[in-house]
Amino acid sequence: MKIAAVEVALIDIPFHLPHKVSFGSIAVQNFAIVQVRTDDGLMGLGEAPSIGGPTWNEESAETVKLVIGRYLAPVLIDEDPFGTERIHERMDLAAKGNYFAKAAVEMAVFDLQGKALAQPVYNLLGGLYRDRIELSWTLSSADAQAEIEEARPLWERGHRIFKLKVGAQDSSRDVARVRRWRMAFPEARLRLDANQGWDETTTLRAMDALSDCNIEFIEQPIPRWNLDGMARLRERLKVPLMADESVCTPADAVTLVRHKAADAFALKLAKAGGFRPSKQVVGVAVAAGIPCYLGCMRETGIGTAAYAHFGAATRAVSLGCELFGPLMMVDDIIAEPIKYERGAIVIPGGPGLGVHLDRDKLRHYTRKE
Ligand code: MUC
Ligand code: MG
Repeated sequence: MKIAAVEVALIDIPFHLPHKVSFGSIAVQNFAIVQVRTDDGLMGLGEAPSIGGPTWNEESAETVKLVIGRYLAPVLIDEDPFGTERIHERMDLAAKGNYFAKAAVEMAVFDLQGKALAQPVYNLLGGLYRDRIELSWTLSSADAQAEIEEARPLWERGHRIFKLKVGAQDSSRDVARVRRWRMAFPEARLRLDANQGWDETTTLRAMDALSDCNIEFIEQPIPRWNLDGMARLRERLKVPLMADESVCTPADAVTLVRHKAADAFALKLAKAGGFRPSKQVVGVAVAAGIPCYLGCMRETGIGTAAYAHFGAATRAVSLGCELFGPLMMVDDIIAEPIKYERGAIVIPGGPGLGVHLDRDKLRHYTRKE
């Protein structure tokens, strides 16, 4: 079996609610949807999401399409889709960085491998260690009352973990908002994510002001490159410090461990470049005694299924996940929706990623260029 074609479509799907984070207010999510075809007629699906452009990091759906079309696809034609090591080597030689693009291709390659073997992808990654993963729900409207109302029905349906985005407004308003939310849900497990929007002083002041709010962790409060700052914060904060934007690749993971700059890692297939490098990040985390959380970039059902297979097959994912992407968008492009039960995502079964593309929906949402 050989890779015969790699196709990329750009699609846009609106959120139910605008996503207000340190880098802006985003109403529409963009995706590069990848289809890798083999010479014997199989097709694997992958995706790269982006939160309204190159906002979370340097990549966007548009850069992903360009990099795959011009640099990655040509070096993959005629390769064996089971050759994961070789595929990564070829992609890394053809393009530095561009991890979202590589992750989208590798996701489709694993979907192909699973389909060819009639096995779910989790069986290629370590087996079904868990069949559901508890879901953390992100609240990011920057309005306490709206976030209390958003959380109430979720709480009643069994969601217990929530993450409030901070850093989109003045930190004193964030502190007041978090306190108000906490008073409404005294029993909830609560985490914060500043997406690099604070500096060290703001982080220390805000977390001090929230010291009685039982925050489980503060995620990436300061810029990703400031590892000395992360290490200083880690010494002084009473709340665990989670690295997200700071920890993408296995090399980042080693650097963070050396700097003693994080208590926990957020994992995302996209930022690491796929399943294989994400497993390598986990290897470093396990060796350093660092627990892991499975984040997301608000994927469609395709990427969400891929992350779910990874989380199902990776024991170190002990802090839950935030694989709620399909629930946050007005529509999806897979035929059977991803299942959620009592505040957890159910791992899809079936060959490959276990999802089927809805071609009409793909056509409907594909950008007219
Ligand atoms: C993150 O954790 O920084 C994607 C979705 C979301 O809510 O935030 C980003 C990821
Ligand atoms: Mg984050």
